[in-house]
Amino acid sequence: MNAETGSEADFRPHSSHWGVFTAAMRDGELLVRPHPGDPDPNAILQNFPAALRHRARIAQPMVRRGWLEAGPGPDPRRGRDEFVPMAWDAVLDLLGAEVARIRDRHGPGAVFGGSYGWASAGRFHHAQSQIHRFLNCAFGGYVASVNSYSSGAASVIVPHVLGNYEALTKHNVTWDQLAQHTEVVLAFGGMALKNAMVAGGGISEHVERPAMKAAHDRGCDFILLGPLRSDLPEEAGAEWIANIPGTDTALMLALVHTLVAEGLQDQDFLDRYTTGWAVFERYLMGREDGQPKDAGWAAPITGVPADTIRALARRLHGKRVLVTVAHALQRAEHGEQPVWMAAVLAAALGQIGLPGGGYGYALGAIGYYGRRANAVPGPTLSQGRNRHGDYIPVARIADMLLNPGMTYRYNGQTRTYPDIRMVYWAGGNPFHHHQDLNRLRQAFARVDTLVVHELAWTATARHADIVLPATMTLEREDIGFSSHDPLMVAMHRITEPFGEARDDYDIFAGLSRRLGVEEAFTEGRSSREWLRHLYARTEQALRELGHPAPDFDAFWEAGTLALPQAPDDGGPWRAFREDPEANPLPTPSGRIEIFSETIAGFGEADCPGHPAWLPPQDVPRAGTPLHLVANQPATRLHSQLDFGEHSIASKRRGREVACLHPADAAARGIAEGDVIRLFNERGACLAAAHLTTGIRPGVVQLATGAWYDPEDPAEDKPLCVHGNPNVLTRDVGTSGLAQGCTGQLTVVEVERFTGNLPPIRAFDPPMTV
Ligand SMILES: Nc1nc2c(c(=O)[nH]1)N[C@H]1C(S)=C(S)[C@@H](COP(=O)(O)OP(=O)(O)OC[C@H]3O[C@@H](n4cnc5c(=O)[nH]c(N)nc54)[C@H](O)[C@@H]3O)O[C@H]1N2
Ligand SMILES: Nc1nc2c(c(=O)[nH]1)N[C@H]1C(S)=C(S)[C@@H](COP(=O)(O)OP(=O)(O)OC[C@H]3O[C@@H](n4cnc5c(=O)[nH]c(N)nc54)[C@H](O)[C@@H]3O)O[C@H]1N2
Ligand SMILES: [Mo]
Repeated sequence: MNAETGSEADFRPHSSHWGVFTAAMRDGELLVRPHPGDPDPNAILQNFPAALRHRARIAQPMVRRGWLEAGPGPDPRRGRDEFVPMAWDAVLDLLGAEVARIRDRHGPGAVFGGSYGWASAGRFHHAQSQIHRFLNCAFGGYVASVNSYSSGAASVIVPHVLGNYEALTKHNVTWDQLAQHTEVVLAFGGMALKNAMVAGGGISEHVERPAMKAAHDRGCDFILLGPLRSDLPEEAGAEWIANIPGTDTALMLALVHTLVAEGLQDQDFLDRYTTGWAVFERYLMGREDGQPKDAGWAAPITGVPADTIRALARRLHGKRVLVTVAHALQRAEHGEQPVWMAAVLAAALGQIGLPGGGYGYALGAIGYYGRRANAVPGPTLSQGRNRHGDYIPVARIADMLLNPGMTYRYNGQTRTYPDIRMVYWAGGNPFHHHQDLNRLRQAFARVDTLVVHELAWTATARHADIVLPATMTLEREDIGFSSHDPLMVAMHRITEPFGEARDDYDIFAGLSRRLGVEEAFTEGRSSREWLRHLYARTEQALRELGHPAPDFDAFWEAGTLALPQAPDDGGPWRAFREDPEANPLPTPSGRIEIFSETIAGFGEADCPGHPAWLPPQDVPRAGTPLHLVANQPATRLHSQLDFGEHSIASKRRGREVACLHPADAAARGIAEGDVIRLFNERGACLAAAHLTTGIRPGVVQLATGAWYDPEDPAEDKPLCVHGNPNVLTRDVGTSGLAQGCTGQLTVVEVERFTGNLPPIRAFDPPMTV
């Protein structure tokens, strides 16, 4: 980070999902410095300088040639067609007319505007808010998406069995409590530092590393359960138990079985705070199926010796134990089960609601968990009202586009997929986030019109019919705010827009004018006036609390504003523990539901009325003998700025790095640094091999986020030459309950790649005419 060369004066504040920073332009070069108060800044910031003016940026509006010539309609050439540059006025006229056609002929039920994605940290130029607001103004609504790729299973099951999802993740055990009180951290899937380095809306203090170090120094034991040793940092000094991926529920069952068999469960806690234990216990002890879920039963399933499981259970008894479960565990087949079963384990240990104890679901997965909440609200752009009301669970996008009229199960309902004509995306990258990309290509080939606002030529932009160049965050003013970081940031503009790029807001304002809804969309405000307007809510809340409340100009001048925070009081869980009658959980029984009448009543075979071990279908077998863990990348946020310096530096021979165990490599003649091919029946990709004993044998790990780069896009299942694991993952829901994303795990075979190495073209702009 060439930070030394700049004088303080012209460094201006800005923020990103991966950290607050200051930046300046010097002789056409971008200089970036992390926020001085950040104890552990995130190196992902280093992706900005090289990315800013990279050839992968989109310089001007583009229309796909086939769409321009043949008009709207299904077209298998999406993703391999040429583009025609167009002036802004012309392209907005064209798009305005197409939006009007869809609206008048098909209505809001034909537009998919879910537009899932992380976009950028500023709260006004937040692409999802902008696009939803626009679609509500222009169509009166659209087909939306619910839940997230992050926590698709957890966010649906938790309200039934544990109550408020936000309370579980964001008003619960904090890093401070962990540093001070916890005696044993049982971390399923770990708490990888790379993950907590990111928080939506920006983050000024990365506190996880120091907190884990303080806990460890005090004598807290960290136990990591999962396939990768790197899922806990060295500072935690963790013991590593490498269970087979996808088997955590069996492991947790066996831990609880051991507690019960040895009379070590906290029966008082179970009686007072939970419901349904008796039903569950019959299953646990095997009173109906004759199979106790004991350590001997779990050993071959989990790959963990029975004695290790029993010894671990005994060690937990009587200690201040915190059970954590990474989001990753529920991003897999039957992902609801480990989320639910971990709550049962924590309840059986009786620690829920105590400082530093209980159940810290997803602690460490993202930077805004395990922190104190701000006492005042931040700026939020109103999205208006969606009068149409139809939605899909977010990860069912390809299913929906391929199967209009088909029914599916979701959260106790039988729902029907709409018939989508137009898909409109801003601020997300489905060719990053979705599974089975060859299936997604077929799905996108089916629609009339695909519109994408992007700052760079992602595979999603390449598949679009109309591509509108969006500014990058550094090229506009905004306000950075996250509900659980104390710093609000006046994000100053650092530099001019790239090429003809425009803010999403200005693009939608221009379209709104053409559709006669400009006043409703803009309310007559410029971007700067919107910032002033949105800031007023925080200013007023500060004043009401009797806290210093600078006006907008003073805030803007100062660059940052420290917000007061809510107390670290254990939130609703502490209150529930102290008095469960006065402070019941918002579940049907008011308690932790170990058996749920509601879920049992839905009658889903793949999500019964209590947590259970449901053997997965997608397991290693002949032809695909290895588990693939497709986890979050350390050197970028998802696919964002994959062409930045820090991300590029982590690649080898231009390709994403896949980790495998030396024994698995030796069996296949693979050496360190070799280019390998990962494949299964859905697709194939290349990656560079890294051999490490820090991974469980039988597991290959390839992070997400390398841009999809098909060698020959005309093929049905082209080889991705760059290393996007989503050509391999399965496009199936977690269960009929939640229909969450299952992209974290699948099975593959791996071989040394011996052909001529194909070039990486992911960052080259497409052909234009
Ligand atoms: N196999 C597998 N797949 C996964 C996961 C996994 O574990 N395994 N994890 C999943 C998870 S948890 C998530 S959250 C998703 C993430 O999936 P996404 O959120 O879709 O991924 P991003 O790469 O963050 O996509 C954001 C896009 O917005 C663009 N962008 C940024 N700022 C702006 C802006 O101001 N305007 C516009 N118009 N565009 C902008 C960026 O260039 C980028 O292309 O991926 C999921 N996919
Ligand atoms: N640097 C960086 N940080 C990020 C993101 C990013 O893209 N980059 N994305 C952010 C987002 S949107 C989200 S939702 C969170 C996601 O948070 P997570 O989903 O928790 O993160 P992952 O890295 O995908 O998975 C964490 C670890 O779980 C382990 N694991 C996988 N399967 C299993 C299993 O079956 N059992 C066990 N015990 N362990 C398993 C893997 O070894 C993996 O490294 O991360 C956030 N943080
Ligand atoms: Mo996520």
